[in-house]
Amino acid sequence: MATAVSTPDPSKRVEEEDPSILETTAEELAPLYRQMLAIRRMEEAAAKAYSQGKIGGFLHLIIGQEAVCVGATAAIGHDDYVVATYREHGHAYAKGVGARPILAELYGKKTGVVKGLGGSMHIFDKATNFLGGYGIVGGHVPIAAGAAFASKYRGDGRVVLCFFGEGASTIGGFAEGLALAALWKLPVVLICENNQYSMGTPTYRSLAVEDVSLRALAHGMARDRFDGDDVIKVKRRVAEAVERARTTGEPTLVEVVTYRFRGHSMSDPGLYRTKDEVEEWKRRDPLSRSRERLLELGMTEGKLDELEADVKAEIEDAVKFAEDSEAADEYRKYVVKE
Ligand SMILES: Cc1ncc(C[n+]2csc(CCOP(=O)(O)OP(=O)(O)O)c2C)c(N)n1
Repeated sequence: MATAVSTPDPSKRVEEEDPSILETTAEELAPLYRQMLAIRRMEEAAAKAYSQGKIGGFLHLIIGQEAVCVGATAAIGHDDYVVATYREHGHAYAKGVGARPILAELYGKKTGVVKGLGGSMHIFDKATNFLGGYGIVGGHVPIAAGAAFASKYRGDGRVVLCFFGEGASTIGGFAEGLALAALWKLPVVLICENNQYSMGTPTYRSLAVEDVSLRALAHGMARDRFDGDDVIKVKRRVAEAVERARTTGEPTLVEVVTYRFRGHSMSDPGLYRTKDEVEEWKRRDPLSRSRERLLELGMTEGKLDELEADVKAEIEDAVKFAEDSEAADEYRKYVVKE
């Protein structure tokens, strides 16, 4: 019988927690900060290339939400799987897919992670066990349950992390995925990245009950809900769910409250939010928070500058790689005007 990890008052946005879980060291935090920064710089580079017409199709950026994919993925190993949405460049990077093949994919190049045929929403990489990149909202939740079923069937101890937005929780695939995961006790951690908007619709207009984690109760499934601005917190709390999946084979629904700083996609100017609201969330930027914490933990400004320069070089190299690579034939046929 699954027990709830926590039972927050649904009227409260975020529950209280034991502050000791936030204890960390510079050795643990620095690589996570580096990953978050690389994801942000990669996303910024993608936005720039999109505005220059070098990337076609849709482009959904995760700027502001980096601590969720980085913290959660830090709680699993190489053999474990990740399944994500169309907002998945950061998840792929955190799982080990390089900036070069990710950006080249966005550019529709043959050197892209799926040879330039998938584009931004369809990153997939068998080598790192990154199982996509899905454009159908909520449609990938049963796919994640299927991967977890395979893990259980084979007895290989692998855990699946499945990421989705709160908007996905209103979709049939979400309900089916949860029902199967709970019924068959599948080792999957279902992570709702609640960024508080489904495209331009705020949660209060799309969800009768805004606490998505409560859906777990209908299935006797464990659940958790917390703020996603601290990467160590995300790592620790997802690690609890991963441990449960690994040891008991049971799923958990984890809701992480977060915020995207930009529009839903590149074509969305985000006019449905006030500047003050966005600024308020920017003050809780997970990257600034980690940087400050690293200084408190004794990392020098000089060391941080080195790390940041290293990230800048990595992303500049990846952009050059993407730009210099040959266009995929399909991309050339439909998108590139020659
Ligand atoms: C089944 C389906 N319905 C509608 C869409 C169009 N659509 C794309 S993203 C999106 C919003 C999803 O919001 P959420 O699940 O909260 O994720 P977020 O984009 O905020 O990360 C919608 C409605 C779609 N891709 N698939």
